[in-house]
Amino acid sequence: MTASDLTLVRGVCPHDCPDSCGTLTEVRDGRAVRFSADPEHPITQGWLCAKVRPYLERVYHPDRLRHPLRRVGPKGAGRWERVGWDDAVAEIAARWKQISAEYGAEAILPYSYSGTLGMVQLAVASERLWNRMGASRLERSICGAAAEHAVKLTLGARLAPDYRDVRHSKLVIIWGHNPVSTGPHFMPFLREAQRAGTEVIVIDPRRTRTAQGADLHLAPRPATDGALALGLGHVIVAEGLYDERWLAAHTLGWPELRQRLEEYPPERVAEITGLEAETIVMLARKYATAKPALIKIADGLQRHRNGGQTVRSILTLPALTGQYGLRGGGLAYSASDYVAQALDGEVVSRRAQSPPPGRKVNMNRLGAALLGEASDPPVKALFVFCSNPAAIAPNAGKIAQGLRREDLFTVVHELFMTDTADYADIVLPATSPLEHVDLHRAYGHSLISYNAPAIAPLEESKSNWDVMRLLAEAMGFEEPWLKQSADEIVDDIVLSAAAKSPLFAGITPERLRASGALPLNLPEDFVPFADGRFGTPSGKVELRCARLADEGVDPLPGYIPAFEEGSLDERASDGRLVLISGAAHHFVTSSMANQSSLLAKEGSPFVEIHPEDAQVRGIATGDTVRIENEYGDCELRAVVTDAVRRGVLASPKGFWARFSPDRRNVNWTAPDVLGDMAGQSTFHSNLVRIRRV
Ligand SMILES: Nc1nc2c(c(=O)[nH]1)N[C@H]1C(S)=C(S)[C@@H](COP(=O)(O)OP(=O)(O)OC[C@H]3O[C@@H](n4cnc5c(=O)[nH]c(N)nc54)[C@H](O)[C@@H]3O)O[C@H]1N2
Ligand SMILES: Nc1nc2c(c(=O)[nH]1)N[C@H]1C(S)=C(S)[C@@H](COP(=O)(O)OP(=O)(O)OC[C@H]3O[C@@H](n4cnc5c(=O)[nH]c(N)nc54)[C@H](O)[C@@H]3O)O[C@H]1N2
Ligand code: SF4
Ligand SMILES: [Mo]
Repeated sequence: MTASDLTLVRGVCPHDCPDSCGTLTEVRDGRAVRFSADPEHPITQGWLCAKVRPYLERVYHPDRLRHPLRRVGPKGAGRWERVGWDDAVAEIAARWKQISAEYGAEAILPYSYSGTLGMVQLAVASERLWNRMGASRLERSICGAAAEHAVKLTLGARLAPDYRDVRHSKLVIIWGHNPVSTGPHFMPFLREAQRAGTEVIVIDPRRTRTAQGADLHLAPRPATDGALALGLGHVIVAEGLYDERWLAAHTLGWPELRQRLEEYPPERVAEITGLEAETIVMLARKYATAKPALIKIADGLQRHRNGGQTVRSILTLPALTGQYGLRGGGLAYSASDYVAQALDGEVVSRRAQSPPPGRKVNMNRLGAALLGEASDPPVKALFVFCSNPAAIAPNAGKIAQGLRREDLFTVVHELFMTDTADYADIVLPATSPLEHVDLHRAYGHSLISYNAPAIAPLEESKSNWDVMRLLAEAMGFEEPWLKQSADEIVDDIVLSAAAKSPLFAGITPERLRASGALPLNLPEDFVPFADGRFGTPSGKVELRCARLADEGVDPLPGYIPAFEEGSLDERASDGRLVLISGAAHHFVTSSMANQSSLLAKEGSPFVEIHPEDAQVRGIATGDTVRIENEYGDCELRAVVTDAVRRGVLASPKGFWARFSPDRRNVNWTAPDVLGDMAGQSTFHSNLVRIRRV
């Protein structure tokens, strides 16, 4: 084989992960033969995570959907006939027109989330066609809505420091976040800092892979972190370790916060969190004196009923100690707003050129919405792409019930026959990222990247945007922005951002196509908020936030218990425990959870339980156990381990229900109650009973 037989194509890992890695695909005779990391990408640094390394197994998986299918048996029975694209598209358009005429376009609900993070194949595909139709809009609050809301309202924008700046931190608190699994390209930079003396503290009720590599691991009770943060603030103020000048110059509401902090002395916080009072005092002293200290959070922490306020409380700590804007200090949450601030949203959505926006349906309430909560009009058609709600959304049993409705017309565009696709009337085959064009921003860094297709679409599969274009045409829509190619959209997004924002100066579509990833034009020594300006109405850190008061939320950071008093009873053999269902190491939510090599590494669906909780219930490792609550139940394999604290169960998200004997997964027990801000999901505020079967 000579080098000329091979082409090398630059791409981007599209999965829901802050790293947005640069990838290289080697193609020979139209077939991808090798998939690896881009050695030139400054964050990827030449390696991919365990789940994406065997990516060609996914691309050429024997179960890939290869042509459109129409249901022939009852819903969910798995009986299909092959149909052509023309027939499938014509049938969908005809049903949509009929439903629109009878009930209005809001009876049609698109449901998409994070199968890809691409700006064309997800962002544009989730907006343009649906806006043009006036369909229902999806409230996209399954992941980090409360934290996003809290950060935007408090600081004005989500601007994370560069991963590489962690070398300047003396202390890093990784709080309810598990980057070894969920954002692994931060780790080499952290390890390098650790070797040079940076102390790393992990706060997590579970001893995660990240906690295993920390200098100190603290395991509070779930959903008590808000009280912990306020307790740290209390000690910082009581011991005079706060920065009065910074607070006076850069914050709003410091006197009120100071009063609030008085309510959280270490003894009270110890009661709430289950940590020792001395530990709380020790942590406060460390944090306030080891300057610069970085607090790193992600979204798992806030998937609780009080998640928004938890984040608000944590955000007070860098303000109390004057650390926003300090290199190596402050907050590392999300970098999403670098690109978001530069984007012209109208280019993505074409909302201004569309009919009035449809009503919003909260994606966490899908089951309820299908069963009548959305009543005016009822949801009569569902179009799912880039998501697998039957496996990943809360109260999955209710979703399955809703999806079985005979009068619901469901289309699922997918790479695989997922738990959701199982219930479709029509299934359409989707391309993998190796087969379509896209443009990517990242939520962990500030590079923008172009994904070039490496191979032709597998058999009859089509990209999201190509499907939208066909559907738009069949619906009779004539707008040129529903006919553009993906590359034309990439050009429009990049050129409009360059016209709007100096961050895009010098970034052209041509340069992106030639180089894969380009950094935004941030100054060499840029540190977020170093200029002391915050994008809030006051220009300051809003410790007291008037807008929250308008929303009926406490305008000051506070702590409200996530569980009713007495609802937790770990000692009773039938007492309820808190079930946390965070990220699996080898899947991205349910993506990749159908690859046998990765399933073998993750093991069969399991739940971790503390030895004392297991003993009172007579549970041993390997037992089949049932977890259950008012939402539903599911069977899992017990793993008895002190990696979880007493009173806490942990079971990873993402296993497919259809692969389990009871055809259920952990999401059958996940509450569809909404959190304290922005319609947030509350997966981890989940009380279950567990017993041996
Ligand atoms: N391997 C892998 N990577 C992923 C994903 C995946 O599924 N697998 N998912 C991606 C997605 S969609 C997202 S949003 C991100 C999420 O990234 P992370 O937020 O890092 O991941 P999670 O596992 O959801 O949650 C992190 C930790 O929060 C802890 N936790 C839960 N409740 C509490 C609490 O009350 N207090 C504290 N202190 N800790 C708590 C859990 O034990 C868990 O270890 O990861 C992304 N990356
Ligand atoms: N129990 C529990 N459940 C959770 C969470 C939790 O913490 N606990 N976390 C929640 C969070 S944070 C998130 S973000 C959600 C994520 O949930 P989802 O957004 O549903 O993500 P995935 O499970 O990865 O499913 C994405 C689907 O899109 C498909 N796909 C990939 N690329 C494409 C494409 O280009 N086109 C089309 N049409 N399809 C494509 C994939 O094959 C996959 O089936 O899960 C939530 N679910
Ligand atoms: S999942 Fe994350 S770490 Fe893994 S290859 Fe994709 S972007 Fe990189
Ligand atoms: Mo997420």
